[in-house]
Amino acid sequence: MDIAVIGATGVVGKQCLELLDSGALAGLGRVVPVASAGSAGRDLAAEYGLSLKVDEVVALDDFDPSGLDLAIFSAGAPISRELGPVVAAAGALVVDNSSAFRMDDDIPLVVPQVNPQTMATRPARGIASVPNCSTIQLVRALHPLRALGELERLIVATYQAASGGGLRGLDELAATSRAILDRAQSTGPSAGASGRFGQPLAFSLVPEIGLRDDDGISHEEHKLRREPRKILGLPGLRVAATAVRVPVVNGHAEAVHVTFDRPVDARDALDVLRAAPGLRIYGADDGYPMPRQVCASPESSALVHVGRVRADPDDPCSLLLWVVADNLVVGAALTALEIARLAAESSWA
Ligand code: 2RA
Repeated sequence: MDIAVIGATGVVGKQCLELLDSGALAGLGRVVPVASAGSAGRDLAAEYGLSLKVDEVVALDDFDPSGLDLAIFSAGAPISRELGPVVAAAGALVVDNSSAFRMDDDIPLVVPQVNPQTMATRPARGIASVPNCSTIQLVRALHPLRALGELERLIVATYQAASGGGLRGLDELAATSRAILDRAQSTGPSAGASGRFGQPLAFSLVPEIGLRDDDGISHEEHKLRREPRKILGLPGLRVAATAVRVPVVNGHAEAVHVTFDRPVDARDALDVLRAAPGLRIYGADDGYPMPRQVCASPESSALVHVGRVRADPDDPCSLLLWVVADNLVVGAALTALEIARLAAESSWA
């Protein structure tokens, strides 16, 4: 299987290459990293310490998709919109990590553990979309709970790591942390902070990810409402979300309040969660998942971690849970490769 990784020098592209290096996709042939012109010629296998054979970086403008079987896009929506259809027309299956096509009716929005049937046939436009990172962990935790009753409403608060903002997000956390610590714990606005209102991310919380619309809802919060509806096949699911950027390097966390169409029991919830693949469940005596620990090993980073499962004392039809996952692995790169694996294993491949 000859593949291209578009956006290979970004945090998700790098994660893709590292997962490929660890054998996430069988039958690999050529691996073509594609990035901006400034990165052309880089030897990413050497830079990233990979044993995998990887071509030198090809500039976007010089990229020739002919002969490729798969192209994983992690370079932002504008590049996906412009180049995705061209690469798909050349014959490769496009698996897109951007928001470009997620809500298109004729493009599958795929979480292999939740709606694998969406890849039973080759996508009509040759493109499959990977959901937003905070959506993937949410629906993977909720899907098994549907055995208890139908989902009616979600109230979600997210605590999203700096890596969700890419290299720029990581740089901002490091720079603003250093600036504040260097200024003896001053907590005032620091120069260079990229928070929209000049507040640094370090030692703070920024309750806005992506621009807000006229109703005060951010792009990230719209994704948390629209994408689960499509993936779970619940167009009437009510979702109220608050997305917050937190001074964590990697790993998104979510406080979830879920209401069902009937009374549910927290013990039954733990039972169905424990039986579900790809989840690590924390009972009352197991502590609870936290981003640094969740992202501390490849095995742990590949799972969605669920803890603090408990009943809502004021509503017998509702539960609360705490969901943590590695937003670069589960939230993007591994899910993209799992979609590619679904395709490779299907009859139409
Ligand atoms: C974020 N979910 O965390 C968005 C995009 N990765 O910034």
